[in-house]
Amino acid sequence: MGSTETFPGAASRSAQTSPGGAVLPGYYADPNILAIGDRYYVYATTDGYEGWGGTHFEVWESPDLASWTNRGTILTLGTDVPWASAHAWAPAAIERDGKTYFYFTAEQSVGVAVADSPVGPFREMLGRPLVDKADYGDGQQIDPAVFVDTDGQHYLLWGNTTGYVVPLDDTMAGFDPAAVRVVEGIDDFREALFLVERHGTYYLSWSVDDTRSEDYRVAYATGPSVYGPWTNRGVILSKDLEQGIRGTGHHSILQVPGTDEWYVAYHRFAIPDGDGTHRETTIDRLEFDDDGSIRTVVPTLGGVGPVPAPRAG
Ligand code: FUB
Repeated sequence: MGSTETFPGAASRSAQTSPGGAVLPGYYADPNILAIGDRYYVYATTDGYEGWGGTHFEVWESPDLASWTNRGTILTLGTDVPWASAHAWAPAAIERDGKTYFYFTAEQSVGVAVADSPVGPFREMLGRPLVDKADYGDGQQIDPAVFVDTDGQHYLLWGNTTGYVVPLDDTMAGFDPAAVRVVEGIDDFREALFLVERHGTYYLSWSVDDTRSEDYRVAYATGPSVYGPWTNRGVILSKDLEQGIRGTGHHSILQVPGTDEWYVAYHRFAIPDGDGTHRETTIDRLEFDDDGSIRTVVPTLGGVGPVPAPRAG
C-alpha cells in the first residue's frame, strides 16, 4: 500500500474494501485514536500475520473520521528499535508540547518513541524498553495506553491479565517503579486498558476474552480517580452476528476536543473471512446516558462520519 493512499467515507468505502466497509481498509487491529491539531489519527497494529507477527507500525490520518489517509510506516522493529525485532503490537500516542510520544508493544515489552509530527519520523527514546517484561511477572507487558488527567499529569497504563498504571515523568519516557500500581477490582480483565475522564468521573475500559474468540468484547468501570476504586458497569461493545460482526475489542475512545461528542475505535474480525489475526479497524459512536453511564455501543458495518475536523488548540 502506498504511503499516502487515501480512502473515502462510508458511502463508497465498501466498494473498495470488505463488504463490511471498515473505516480502515486492510488488516489493522488495536486502534488508538486521538486528535492532534486539526486532524484525527489512528495508530494501529498491522495485522494479517500468523502469530501476530507484524514488525512495523503505520499511522492513518483523517480530517473527519470518515476519509482516512495512510501516512506510512512510522517505526520498524529491529531497524528503529534496537532491543526488539518481533511482535509489533498495540500502539498508543499522545501529543505534548508539540511533540508526539508513541508507546508500543514489542516482544511483550513496552517501548517509547518521539517525533516532531504525528506522522513521524519517530525516534526510539531509550535504547531499552520503558516497561521491561523481565521486571513484571504477571501476564504480558503489552497494550500501553496514555492518559492525561485534568491537572496535566500523564499516566501510562498497560498489561494483560494484570493491569498496571503509573504516573509518567516529564520526559514522557520514564516513571518511578515504586509508583506502579496494580489495577484492582475490574471484572474479567484480559488486556487493552483505556482511561478517559468526563465530568469528574473516570471511565476505565478493557478487553475481555481472547482476541481469537468471536466473543472478544469491551467492558468498563467507573471511579473517582485514576486509581479507582472501580465500580464495574458491564459490557459496552460485543459481537452482532446478524451483521456478521465478531471479535469486537481492543478499543480506544476519542473525545472530539472541546465537545461532548465521543467515538470508539476498535477492531473486529475482518468481514467476511477474518479471524483473530485478520482483523479490521472501525469506529462507532459512543454515547453517555443522563446518569453518566455509557450506552451499549451499536456496532455498524460502515463506521461514522464525516464529522467536523478537530479545532487546533
Ligand atoms: O494485536 C496483538 C494483540 O492482540 C494485542 O496486543 C492484544 O490486545 C490483542 O488485540
